[in-house]
Amino acid sequence: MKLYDSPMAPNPRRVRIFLAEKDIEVPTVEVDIAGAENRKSPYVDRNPMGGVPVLELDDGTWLAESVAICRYFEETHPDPPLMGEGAQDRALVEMWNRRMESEVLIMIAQVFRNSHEFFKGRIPQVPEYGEACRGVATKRLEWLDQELASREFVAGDRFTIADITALCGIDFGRVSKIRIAPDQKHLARWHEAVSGRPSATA
Ligand SMILES: N[C@@H](CCC(=O)N[C@@H](CS)C(=O)NCC(=O)O)C(=O)O
Repeated sequence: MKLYDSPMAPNPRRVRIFLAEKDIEVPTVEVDIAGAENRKSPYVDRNPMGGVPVLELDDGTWLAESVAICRYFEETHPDPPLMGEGAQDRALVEMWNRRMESEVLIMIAQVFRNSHEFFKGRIPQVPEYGEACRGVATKRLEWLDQELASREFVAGDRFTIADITALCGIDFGRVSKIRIAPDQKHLARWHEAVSGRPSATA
């Protein structure tokens, strides 16, 4: 088994934190995103979407999509549970994880993808779209701050994959100057707590 990884990018970090929380060690292969290795053969022959991370299983299967990779490890190493327990809890964790992905991480990533030099010439950039995403991301952090006024973690009273997705998205906001605002005390309290977990450095 191998994890195709990249140290700077938010999606591979989601998987590394998930693995660290479960105390699972998987050998990694660093993919040179800056050199567009993930956009060329042989990488795209196995993962036509070109995204990193990918988990290569022992039978040669390539499993892409961070949440699918996490799902694989949740099934093979159920403790500690990071994707909920029982029908209702699993559905709630999925609801919050999807929200953290589509409303926070992807919005923040789209600011970077549409405005940063790094992606110039690699993808068709639409800076106005990036700025619209910045506006959405800013609003979503305000919303998340209010949600965290009444509970410890994103999906309830214990750490889950939804916290990992939110942490990786918010930390990636630094490169685009998207930050937790000084008055967002609940979000800051949560961020300090999840950043202090040993897994956050994975
Ligand atoms: N939906 C995919 C997204 C994967 C993705 O976009 N990864 C980024 C790194 S965070 C990437 O490969 N960026 C380089 C590129 O798009 O060329 C997932 O959840 O894993």
